[in-house]
Amino acid sequence: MDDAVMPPDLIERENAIRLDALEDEYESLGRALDRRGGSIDRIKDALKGFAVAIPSWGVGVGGTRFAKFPIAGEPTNIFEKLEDCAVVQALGRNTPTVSTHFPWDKVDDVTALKEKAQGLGIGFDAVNSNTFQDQPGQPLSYKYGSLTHTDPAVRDQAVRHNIECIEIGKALGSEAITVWIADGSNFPGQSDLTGALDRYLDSMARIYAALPADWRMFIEHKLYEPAFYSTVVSDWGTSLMCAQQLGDKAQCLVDLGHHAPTVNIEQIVARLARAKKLGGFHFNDSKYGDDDLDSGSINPHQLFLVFNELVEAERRDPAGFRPAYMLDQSHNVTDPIESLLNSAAAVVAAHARALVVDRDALGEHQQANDVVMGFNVLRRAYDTDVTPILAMARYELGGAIDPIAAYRASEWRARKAQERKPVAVGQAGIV
Ligand code: RM4
Ligand code: MN
Ligand code: MN
Repeated sequence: MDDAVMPPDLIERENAIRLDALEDEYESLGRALDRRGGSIDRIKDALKGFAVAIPSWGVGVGGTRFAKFPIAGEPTNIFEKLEDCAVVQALGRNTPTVSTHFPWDKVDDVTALKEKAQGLGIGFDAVNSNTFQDQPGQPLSYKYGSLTHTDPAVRDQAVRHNIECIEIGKALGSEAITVWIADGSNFPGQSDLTGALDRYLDSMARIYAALPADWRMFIEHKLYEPAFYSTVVSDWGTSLMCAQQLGDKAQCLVDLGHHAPTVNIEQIVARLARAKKLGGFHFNDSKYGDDDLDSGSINPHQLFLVFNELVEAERRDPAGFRPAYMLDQSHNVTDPIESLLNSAAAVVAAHARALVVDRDALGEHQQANDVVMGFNVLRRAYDTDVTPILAMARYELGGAIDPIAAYRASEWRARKAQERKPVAVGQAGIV
């Protein structure tokens, strides 16, 4: 990393305190995995190549739909947001890219933004469009929809915005656009359910036509909110149907917080992978109807089962396996940098546990209908404390053995509170 965001030697000093213990724990776990026929170094090497993108909106303090409680030193624009993302990457080493959201991250000088990121040693992941809010000076309102609006002029405006996002993304070096729309209805009778989907597909085909050859378009579904009766792209079935109609570059994005409470998300993942339509993820966790809690904070087992399917899918089709991993969360009561560090670590830990699974044994037990032993293979992997593997991978990549401790020791937020302008109290909204 060129623009050092951490004080010189801080990570080294922090790691020196913890290295002996880490080596001891890593060796012990290595012996345990060895006895099971696994290789800790193989898993560690896989983790070193594993990355999950940070959402630019995730470094701001957002959280609930009802209020925003700013913290001193929080970033106030995309340039400052990139610095906070660079801190997460410096400490955790598994988040080398940022997923931007427009117009929230809009700047006059895109080249300056790209250079800022380059200086910080970070790249850009998928761009996200926003037709779920009206912007100051915007000619037409999205109150009754955007890509699916009954008025073609509103649809044109929303299509144009998505194409502009692609243009910005091209300048930044992104290779995908994620389209999530809030379109839907709040009353039976408000909307023609079939007509709305037809209009969506028509608008999306126009955006699709503007995709560069090597780009992908991620279709993100969400069961409800802000529409509470019907959502146009409500579920993975609709998403898959649309992706199949639109073409090869269109794929489905699974946001973990966007399903009905009891839905079997890991099975959705398996289905989409089989259909070669698994575009990527927005990781977060959810207890009720929310979609902003830190990854793995509520249901780490589900996250593990999702990664279990991902490891299976990659084994089946290594060439076609290319899901984009991104976090999507917003924070109300935590420092976003700490939450993002924890979330990224939870995602990597789920991946590590899935790599611990004895796949040959699992396959044999499934074939023999040995229910308990099949389940126990998964349980044994899930019960493995993989934290020494994550810490060793981070350490070898130059990151912190204990990222949160190093972050606190850096006093980053207190220093930024001196430099950054305060965010106004009472400013509501998701970012
Ligand atoms: C939505 C959805 C989108 C994200 C916005 C902020 O619920 O998850 O991915 O762009 O929130
Ligand atoms: Mn999302
Ligand atoms: Mn969401």
